[in-house]
Amino acid sequence: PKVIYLKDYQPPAFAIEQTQLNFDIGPDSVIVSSRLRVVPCGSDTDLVLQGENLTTLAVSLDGVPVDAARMTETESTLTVRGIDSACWLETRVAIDPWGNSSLEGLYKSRTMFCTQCEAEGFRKITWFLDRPDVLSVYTTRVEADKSDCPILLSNGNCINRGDLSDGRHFAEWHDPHPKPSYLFALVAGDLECVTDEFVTVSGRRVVIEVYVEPKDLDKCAHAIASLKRAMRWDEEKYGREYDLDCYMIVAVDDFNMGAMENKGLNIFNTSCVLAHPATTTDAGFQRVEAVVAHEYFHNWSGNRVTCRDWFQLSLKEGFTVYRDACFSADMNSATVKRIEDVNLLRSAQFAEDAGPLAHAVRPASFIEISNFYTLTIYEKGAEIVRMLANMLGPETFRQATDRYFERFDGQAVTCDDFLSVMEEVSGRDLSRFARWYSQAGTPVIDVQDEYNAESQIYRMTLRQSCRPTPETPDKQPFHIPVRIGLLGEAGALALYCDQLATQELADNTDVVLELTDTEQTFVFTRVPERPVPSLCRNFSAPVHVRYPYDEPALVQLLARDDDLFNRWQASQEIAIRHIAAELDGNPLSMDRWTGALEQCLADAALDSAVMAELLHLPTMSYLIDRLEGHDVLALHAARKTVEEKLAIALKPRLHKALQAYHPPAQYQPEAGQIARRSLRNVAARLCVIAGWEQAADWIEAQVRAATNMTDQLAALRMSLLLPDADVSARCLDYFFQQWSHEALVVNQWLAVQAADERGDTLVRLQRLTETAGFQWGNPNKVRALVGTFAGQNYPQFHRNDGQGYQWLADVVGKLDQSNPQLASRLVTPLTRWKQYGARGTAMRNALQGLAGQDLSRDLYEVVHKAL
Ligand code: DPP
Ligand code: ZN
Repeated sequence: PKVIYLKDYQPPAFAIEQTQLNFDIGPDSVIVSSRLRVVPCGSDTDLVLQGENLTTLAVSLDGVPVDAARMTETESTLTVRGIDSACWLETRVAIDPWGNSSLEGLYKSRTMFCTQCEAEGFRKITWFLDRPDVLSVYTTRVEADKSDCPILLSNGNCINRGDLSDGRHFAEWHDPHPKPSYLFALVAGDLECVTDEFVTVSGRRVVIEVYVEPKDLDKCAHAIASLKRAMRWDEEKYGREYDLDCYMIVAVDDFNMGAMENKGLNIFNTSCVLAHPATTTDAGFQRVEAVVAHEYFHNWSGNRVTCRDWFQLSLKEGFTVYRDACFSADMNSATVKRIEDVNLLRSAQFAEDAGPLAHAVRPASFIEISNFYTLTIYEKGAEIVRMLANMLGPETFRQATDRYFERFDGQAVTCDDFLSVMEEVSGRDLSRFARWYSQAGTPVIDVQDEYNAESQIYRMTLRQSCRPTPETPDKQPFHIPVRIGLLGEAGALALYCDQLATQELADNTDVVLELTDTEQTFVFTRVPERPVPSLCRNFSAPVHVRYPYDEPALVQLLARDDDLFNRWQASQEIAIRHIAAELDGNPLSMDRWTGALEQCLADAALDSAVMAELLHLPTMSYLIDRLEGHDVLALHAARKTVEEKLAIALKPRLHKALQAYHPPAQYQPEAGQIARRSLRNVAARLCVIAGWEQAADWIEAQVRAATNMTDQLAALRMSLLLPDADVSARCLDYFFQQWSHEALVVNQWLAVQAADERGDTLVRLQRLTETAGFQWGNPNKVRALVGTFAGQNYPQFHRNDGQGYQWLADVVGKLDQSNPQLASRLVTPLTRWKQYGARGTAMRNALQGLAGQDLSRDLYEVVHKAL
């Protein structure tokens, strides 16, 4: 396969000013006719269009069939020569949505036809310049059987519809906003619609329509409410108003991504749009809110201002993730949102940055762009925007985003364009900061300090480094904002530092040190006592920070830091020390740590949701990164031992918390209730781990009687911690009987079993794949079962006999034939083989087996980079 390089970028040789499409959906074929207004941009007269799996029926120019001598068709291109002035190019192709299992292009999901065009799916629909810098105005006519497909949708506004002969009908849509082909969408099927409306800040009425299968009509309210909140929030925070008369969302079962921001017609994975208290957890409700907002925010950061080329993907994704994270923080507990995001980043993105597939936020090359919808592009990209927003401050950042939207509206631009506006508006030099886009890898900051009691001078030295990564072996220093505070015996100390502008010292206890060189020393004066530094507050930069804390200092931070995020951070560090000590066979006393946690538990002012987070140990993935060189199963066992000790020490207090919990009269997915439920369920879980005598009865009663999915699923998960497998078997059965008709709940049921660390999980999972609740064609089910097993079930996936690895490789090899995107995503755990010492050999062998097969471009790239 061919490698594509950013440095080879060339602007398109032709513009396509208008795109007129007709979809004729028949009983066993779909004919796509296209009329393109093609305009040469320079002297090049060979028009090279992209296409994939198209059966070309006709090609004409200005109404005249194109001579065979003037055109060349290959598997992936159609070249028409001698186009030296504006013309209408018409093509007619046949496509096969029934046979399209890649879920890219036009395909059939259950009873409906739908599309997914990002990144390069449009070429599976018709011949086109399928690249994001070709913006065109689309008019789309869809024609189909009226009883099979009463609903016919595309982007923009419906301008005409009517009945035809033979029980057929049509609808015609026009989208006035020029857009790249990846934002094209079409849906045809038998769907029901829930409608609502939103009045924009300037008083325009926008019709909201959510299309679902009839059985899901009662699961749309939360998405609609979330959408309206997001629309208002974007008006208030970014001055962005919606720009069409209608905003449509369609829920689709078989979908590779979470959702897609197609102009005016978002297409959503059912898992990211449907919600109901009986079937959706609190986390599920929050996910729906976040994804609905994310796709809505793309209307400006992505659709109105789009990407010049796919190397700039983070331009829209990083910015939009940052926007949706701020929105979620405003709607829920801001600290918990930050903890969740940082946890994800450190667990998954840091691992990506440390592995063979490490790439910059703006990569320099790729084989298959679908492989670059990664945590680096999304989450690290969002961290870059967050650093900028914090460095500029809210007013300047808002001025800069206003200018960005204004200047580039209707254009396809680059990450450099975004940065240059930030630079221009703020007057700051961001030339070093720009390296965040071009250099992969997670920087490490080593912090050293020195205190002189006599002079009351405290010196802090920051030194940065970054491991080599595939594309950037040698790194230049990053521009890193490190937010810090200094803690004294009685609380936060006032900060005096001549190197910082006075405005940065405004609140006096919290400052940002900007590290732009390899090493810098900051000198603080009038420091009355030896402080405990609180570093990288609220995770001010996506870096590892190393400082030689002793446990009392960490406990002090956990108990009293005025940065709530860093209290959590301290508790994670303490846990890591305990786990490391356990691994070394020298366990530490639990007293100081549990004493601090008990105080936190007793503190009524502390947000219960934050408290729940304080009780979670670091994820396995983060531990593997931090405690390199230990066998994964030993690490897993040490983590469990520490968790059990923690649970036993805190049991009386947790038990009290559990008893004190009273369920609300009516379930609401709002911050207060969510916080109380999460503390209650983590407390129950720890009580179970601590050997609570009534655990089995309590769990079984919860599984049977819980009135919401959050509590029911939490109890089901806890049942797997019981020594008695009969109880969990009964709970799993009961749960399945109750929910076998709800696909999304069945997926949760699959995931619970895939995470089962006891017994012969692999055999049970293999059996599950043969049951009616599972389908290989549905990515949600595959991810729930295979993804959870390989990504989260450490003891079972890393079985000594290597069968866990082999199963994953077999599954991936098979899936690659039907859905390459899904296959190349699922294989990720095997690509990390270097982190697993002796076990890595078996993991590598499994990959090697795949490498010997005939692979898709997607899987080829991942497997070969990993080997
Ligand atoms: N649908 C994906 C997202 O919104 C890709 N654009 O992130
Ligand atoms: Zn996105």
